[in-house]
Amino acid sequence: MDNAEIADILNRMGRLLEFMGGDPFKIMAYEKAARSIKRLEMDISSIHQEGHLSDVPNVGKAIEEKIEELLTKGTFEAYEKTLAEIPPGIIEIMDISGIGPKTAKILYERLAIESTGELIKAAEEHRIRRLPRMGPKQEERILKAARNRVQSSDFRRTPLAVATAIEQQITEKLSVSPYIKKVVPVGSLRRKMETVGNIDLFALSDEPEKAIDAFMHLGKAAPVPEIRNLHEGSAHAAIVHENGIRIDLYVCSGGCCGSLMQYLTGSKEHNVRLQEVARAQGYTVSEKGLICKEKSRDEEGLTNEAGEFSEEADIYELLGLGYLPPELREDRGEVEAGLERRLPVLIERKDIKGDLHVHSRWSDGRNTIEELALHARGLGYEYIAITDHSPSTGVANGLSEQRLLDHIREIDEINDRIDGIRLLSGTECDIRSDGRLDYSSEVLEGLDIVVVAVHAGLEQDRKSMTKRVIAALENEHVDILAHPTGRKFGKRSGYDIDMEKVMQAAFDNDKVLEINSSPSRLDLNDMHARMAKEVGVKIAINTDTHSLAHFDNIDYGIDVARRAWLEPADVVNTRGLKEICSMLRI
Ligand code: DGT
Repeated sequence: MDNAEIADILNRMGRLLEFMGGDPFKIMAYEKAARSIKRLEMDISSIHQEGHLSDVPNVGKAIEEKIEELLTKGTFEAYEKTLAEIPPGIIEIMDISGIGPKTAKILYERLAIESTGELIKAAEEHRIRRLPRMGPKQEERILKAARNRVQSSDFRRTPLAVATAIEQQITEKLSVSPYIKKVVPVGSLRRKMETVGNIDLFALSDEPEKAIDAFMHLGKAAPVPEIRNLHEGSAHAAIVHENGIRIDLYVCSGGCCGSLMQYLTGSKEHNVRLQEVARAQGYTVSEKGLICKEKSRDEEGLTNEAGEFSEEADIYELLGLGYLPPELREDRGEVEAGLERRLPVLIERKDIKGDLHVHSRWSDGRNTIEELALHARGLGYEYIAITDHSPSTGVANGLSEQRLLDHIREIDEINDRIDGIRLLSGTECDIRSDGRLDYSSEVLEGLDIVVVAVHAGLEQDRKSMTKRVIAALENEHVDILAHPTGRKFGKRSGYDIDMEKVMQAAFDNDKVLEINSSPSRLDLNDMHARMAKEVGVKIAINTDTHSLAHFDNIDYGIDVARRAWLEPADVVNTRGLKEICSMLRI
């Protein structure tokens, strides 16, 4: 477990206790410990190994024991006990934006609300507004947030970053088994969907049953549906991981590995389309996916006796598609593009030359500007933009105009002192409710780059929000619109905004839209980023870094970009320093 996960569980414990009317000092102790752990530079498990847990601020003896339990077991007894006492629906309600433990408690005690569905019903029937400290406005806000939560199709799916961490943990454990030669993700995880329903893994083994035995020790056994028609010599089993996600392992031993891997990577829609193309070319397709039964059609000898492929890439080659990267396999035109040999050459991490959205300690980041610069230089970047918050985001220690001027001076001074990386002086400037920006034109003019974003007033209606964002895009000083829809996984599905109009305004005003790589945002998403490409709007893949480790989140942004068919030329931060400066007219 990493620092964020530990902090999250301690925080949750505090919230559960608060819901149960627990001791306020205990509640505060959990909250304070969570905050301290979140801020730590060092990995908490290393601190634990070195025996220094008690040196972490706000970690007393009792919490130290809980952290030890968390690090060894992934949970702690008191947490599990408390969880068991609260109906699961209430925990869900406490996670809805704007509803904390106190409100959840009132809703439960006064109206017996135990699920999001019941919450929506009570709000629709205007029963919530009659509660203490509530009124029509609060009720409307709760209703909107609860509906958002349910409507979000990703409600019960697992975000890619969480699934990836679990997959790596499981893969590491499986890799030490003498019965497993290789294990790789398939399914939606391999296609890098932003959320996954389950984790699908694919392993090579000479002894599939023994490989499955090794796997079954890693979680509780889960039922395996009959629908999987496995190839001969293959095996399948499933477990439920401790965080609740299902993990399926498919083990292959024979010459069918390419066929099986292609089928399991999916998507289902892509597989169906591929099978249509195969049939049209005279191949026989089985329910196990694409199998070339008519051997005469396989003149190049790419399949075995049963017509099965050992290499996945051979399937695509044989059908005349070229290699289709997994991120494209969604039946969104990739098969046709392959047949016509017009597949995009997708962007890769090595193409990224800098990051245009980074926070320092001046606002709510954890590092000094110098630390950020040295780290980014170590990553091989040519530039980064230091874009601390503007005054409206007071909670994030937004910079007053005076502090912004001092900030620029520090950036200039570091640029003079450090070689090999250029710092761009910037801001992540709030777009106020009326579309005006948080800084005057004179101040914005003195910056190298202006990133703008909506952080407050998220409840505006579609028309007002669209007008507000377009007004910012029409401002001559603005360069990039950050996290354009404002969605956050598990919290909110984004504000109501007409993205088509926003894209058109971005195009008309020559502005860049961001793919925010933060795992909880991934905003723009793949569909919107593809729409941007079609409209002709350029993209910046930024990390919104608040601590050094966040720079690596760029991989998640690149996943989104690849799923959006983006090539290096579609993304502005693939440009070198000189080109970026000329784009920014500096
Ligand atoms: P998920 O788990 O909802 O995030 O999405 P996937 O794509 O991982 O779907 P999953 O886990 O149900 O199945 C893994 C792959 O197996 C899927 O991507 C394609 C293949 N597959 C599953 N069911 C069918 C099917 O009915 N027809 C075909 N052609 N392929 C299927």
